[in-house]
Amino acid sequence: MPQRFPPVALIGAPTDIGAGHRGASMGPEALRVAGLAQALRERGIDVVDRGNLSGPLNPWLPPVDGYRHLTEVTAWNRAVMTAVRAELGAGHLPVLLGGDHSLALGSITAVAGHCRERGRKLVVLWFDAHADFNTSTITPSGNVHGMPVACLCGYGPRELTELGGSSPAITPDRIRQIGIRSVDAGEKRLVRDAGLDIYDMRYIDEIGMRRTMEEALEGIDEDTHLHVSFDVDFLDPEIAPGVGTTIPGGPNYREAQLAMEMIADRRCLGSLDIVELNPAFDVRNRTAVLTVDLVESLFGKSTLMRD
Ligand code: 4U7
Ligand code: MN
Ligand code: MN
Ligand code: MN
Repeated sequence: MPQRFPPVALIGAPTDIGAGHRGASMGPEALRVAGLAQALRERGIDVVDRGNLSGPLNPWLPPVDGYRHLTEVTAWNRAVMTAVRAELGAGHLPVLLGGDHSLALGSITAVAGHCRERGRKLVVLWFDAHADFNTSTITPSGNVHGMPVACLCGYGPRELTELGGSSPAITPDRIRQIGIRSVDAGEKRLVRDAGLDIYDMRYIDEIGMRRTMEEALEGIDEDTHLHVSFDVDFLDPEIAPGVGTTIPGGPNYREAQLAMEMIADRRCLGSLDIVELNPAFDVRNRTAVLTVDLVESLFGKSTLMRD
């Protein structure tokens, strides 16, 4: 049987406040134009589009004490956390339409709090070309979209690490990263010290996507709340040009589909971020269309064929 999904709530967060390029702020609308809501409805899922959250404009300033726009990033993440918490509380499946990846701080903080209250096991699958584990002292850019995983694990400024009250929001063993192929020098050391579970491209090349996902999904069952944080730059830029930070050598179309399909088979998707889609770099919205296609698989589009 395919997973029976609760109503899905789309939450737009139109900002590029944490990014190194402008344009991810247009992501939510590009996903709507690509037909995300309709695609899910065709799968028999109830979808409610909550529209867009609002927050401060991007002042586009250089870093201060190692962070760009910390005040504005905090404001956006508060809004995201509140919105995601409300949807989870109502029994809905929140889908965050970013927006840059700094917003995963707000959504995952909300998800972690929800799981703590309900005594549910949380696993985060983080699909990305990057580890997003920088801190203010090691970041090459000051862009907070390169820091959310570190902040979630307690490494970062108090306004972000204590967003949900207690810190850290999660421990590194809750998170599994897939598709990684760009990690900064200082970040590498920190990632290793924290003991993050990383299935990088080298690993995927060597053992294949199927075995990689089997390992990444180990221990995940119907009692798990699975959160997927999907940074579109996870995909190979040949198929997904619409991102600010393209890194060559990512998964191809079938590998990405397989990853999504294998998650669908576990029937425990509880929440989702779709982030870093940047229409300013896209070609005729094809990256948004591809992303919708992958999200359909994540919601079980091809599972029917196997049941
Ligand atoms: B994304 C970078 F230096 N590591 O910190 C940084 F390479 O959310 C990039 O994964 C971060 O897209 C990319 O600025 C953040 C850089
Ligand atoms: Mn990212
Ligand atoms: Mn990335
Ligand atoms: Mn990026």
